[in-house]
Formats: sequence, structure tokens, C-alpha cells
Amino acid sequence: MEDKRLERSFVMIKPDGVQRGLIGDVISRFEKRGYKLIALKMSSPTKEHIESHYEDLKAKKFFPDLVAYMLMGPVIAMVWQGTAVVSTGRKIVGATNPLDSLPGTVRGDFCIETGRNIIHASDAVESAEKEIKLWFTETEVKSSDTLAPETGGKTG
Ligand code: DAT
Ligand code: MG
Repeated sequence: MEDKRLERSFVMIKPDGVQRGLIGDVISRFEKRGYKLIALKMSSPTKEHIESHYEDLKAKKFFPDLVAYMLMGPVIAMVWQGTAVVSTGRKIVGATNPLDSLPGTVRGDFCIETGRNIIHASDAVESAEKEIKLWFTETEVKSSDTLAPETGGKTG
């Protein structure tokens, strides 16, 4: 039976991905797979914001390096929507350690260091919803939905 899990995932191009000019490639992969981009912004988050985003990892030894890395430049924050986009998005992105990421994945094609792995994608539906709330207002996420082809582009 067809999988009808309509989900949203928070996907973020990290500062090195932005600096290396990989924004278009990443967006293209999600678009071509069939997912819908429902929110996007370039953001220069505060240290506190990054610490909240990665709060589950704050006890890890690498946490200070991770936070410093994420503050090296602007990031591209996005919300993608579609069937099983959380688990499929993780597959598109590849393993956390790029040396374990298969060729054909974003990390498997573009990087070799865990500490410079260029992209984030939510790991569960629950964390996705939490991350979307942290990075976007409800209006920012909802407004693009009014331009969806299925509404005929009507905004009112
Ligand atoms: P993912 O980004 O695949 O969801 P994660 O949530 O476990 O992985 O960790 C978040 C980020 O923290 C990860 O993308 C890179 C960094 N990181 C994770 N494990 C690390 C490690 N062992 N050494 C250095 N950085 C690490
Ligand atoms: Mg994670």
C-alpha cells in the first residue's frame, strides 16, 4: 500500500555548505525527489540559538567545536514537506560521519569530516516539529502553503 505519511523536516545547509556554493545542489536533490519546499531563509543565528538547536548534544566533548563551526557564517534554514520526508531526508543527507556516507548522498558526495558535514536534517518527526518551531514562526511556514499549486496560486 502507498505510504501516506505526510511529514515535514527541518533541513539546514551549514556554514561550510553555504560558503562552498552547495545551496542549489542540495535544494535540487530534495526538489527532484518530489519534496516541496515550504519555508526557506538565510540566517545568522546567535550562539544561544545554536545551543538550543543542538541541546541534546551539550554534554558531548565536541559540543563547543560544533557550536563554533555553526557560527562561522550564515546558514540556510528550510522546511521540506512530503511523504516520509524525515526518514527519506536522512537518506538523501547520508551518515553523520561522511566517511560512512554512501556516494550519491549529500555528505557522501561533498565532504569527508564529521565536523564539516555541510548539512543537517531532522532525525525524527518529533524533533522536526521542535526544530521547525525553533527556526521559523508559524506564519513563515504557513505563508508559502497559500502559493501551492493545489490551491491554484490563490493567496486570499
Ligand atoms: P546528524 O547531524 O547526522 O543528525 P548528530 O545529531 O548525532 O548527527 O550530531 C550533530 C552534529 O554534531 C553532526 O552533524 C556533526 C557533529 N558531531 C556528531 N558526532 C560527532 C563526533 N563524534 N565528533 C565531532 N562532531 C560530531
Ligand atoms: Mg542530529
